[in-house]
Amino acid sequence: MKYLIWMFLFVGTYAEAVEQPNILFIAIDDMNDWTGFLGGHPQAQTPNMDRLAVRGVNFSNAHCSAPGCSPSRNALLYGVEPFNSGLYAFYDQEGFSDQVLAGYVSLPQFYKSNGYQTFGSGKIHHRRPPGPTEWTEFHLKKKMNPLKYDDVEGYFQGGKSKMRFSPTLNPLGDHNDYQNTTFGVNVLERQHDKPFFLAVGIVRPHLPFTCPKEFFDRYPDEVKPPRIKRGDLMDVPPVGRAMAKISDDKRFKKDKSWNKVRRAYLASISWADFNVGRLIDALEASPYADNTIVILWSDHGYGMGEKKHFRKFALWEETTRVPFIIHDPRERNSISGREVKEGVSLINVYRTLADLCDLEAPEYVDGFSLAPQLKDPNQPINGSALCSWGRGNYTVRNRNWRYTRYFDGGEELYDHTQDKDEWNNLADNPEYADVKKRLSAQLPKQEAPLVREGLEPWSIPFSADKSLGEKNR
Ligand SMILES: [Ca+2]
Ligand SMILES: [Ca+2]
Repeated sequence: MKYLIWMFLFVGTYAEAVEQPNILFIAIDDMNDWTGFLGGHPQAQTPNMDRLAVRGVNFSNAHCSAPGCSPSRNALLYGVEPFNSGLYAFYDQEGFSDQVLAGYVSLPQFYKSNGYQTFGSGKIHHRRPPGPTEWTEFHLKKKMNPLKYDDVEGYFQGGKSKMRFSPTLNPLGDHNDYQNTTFGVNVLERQHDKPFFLAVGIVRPHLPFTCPKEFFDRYPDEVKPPRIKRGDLMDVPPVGRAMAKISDDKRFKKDKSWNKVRRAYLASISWADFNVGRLIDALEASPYADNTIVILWSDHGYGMGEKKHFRKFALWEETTRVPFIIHDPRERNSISGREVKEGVSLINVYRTLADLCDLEAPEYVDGFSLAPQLKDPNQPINGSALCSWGRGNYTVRNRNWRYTRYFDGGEELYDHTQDKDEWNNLADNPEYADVKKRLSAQLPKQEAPLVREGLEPWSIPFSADKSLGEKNR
């Protein structure tokens, strides 16, 4: 009898291990739509992500919950919108988010509590140490060899190591992203008797834009600049204008370095892609290929001189749009190259993954499951992608429109069927009053208070400084 019970338990566990899908969760830092599968830059070379996009579902109109590392990752990893948590900005750097986040369950913690083994490396959270409730094993950074740079080819804004745009001359293995990816490859090569959740956080193309020289060599000396309209900021309201980091734009113009900056960004994206390829190859060669859901996302987009803006931290297309792919190999009859064109938010990641694994997400979790769109990309989506930047500043993106409202009532409205570059702000045009009304109905009805007392209004540097908005034109 004892033996029979043991047999039953053993078979039960084994069946669970076979049926429950594994997750390969690939987070990329600061990668905008300059990838082959999103077509944001005609010269982008991302063959590995492209093949994943063809195999899986490419959510080609996906947007972050906030255009900054910390609030975006908090939203995605804990499944809670910034306007519900109050985590609008970078509170984690001052430790203000810990108390708030303790009330939520992070994705790795969720999987671990559901019997998964959880493995992680690289940047998953923004500057939060890996906790034992989240990870079975987290790879910590080892002492690295110092990187050597080819500054003849690169560009170095003296004094700030973050503002480097240079090829490195070290072997691949000296790079942090390489080592973190190697950990992921090793996990895929192991024997697993339990389902696993493996998260690998790739840091490039985050600044500094440095990576092995061979990835710079994939690009011509002169890369194509993005389409930029002179005076594009003129019809943007002051709070939006204040978000544009025009000091960087001025400096790069003065130094004639925009080309080097953009080329280094493209090279860094190809380097991230190379590491993604190593993970996909390792998964394909493993016994887990048929039962591992791959999800790839970036925490926000990036401005590269459009609207005189460099970096993230703004509510325009280039800063909110992100690569987002899900490949579920159990969808055997699926056609390759499926694309979801509706506006979709990364807030939906939590409920989607829970749904795909037949697990129940905690009740508080925002968003909805995208599992129906994985089966049929043309399934209608109820709602739009919403993105917050500070308390009171929101943008709504659906298939054809973007509507933005700032805390002081300033508005932007763009018709993406005619104006993919968001050059012509239609917010003041009475012809579109109905469109505006429809989209503004989707803005948050309630806003959580700021987590940190005494913070400047709306908590985002410069956005409340209208005088700066008057200057940025
Ligand atoms: Ca980031
Ligand atoms: Ca404009």
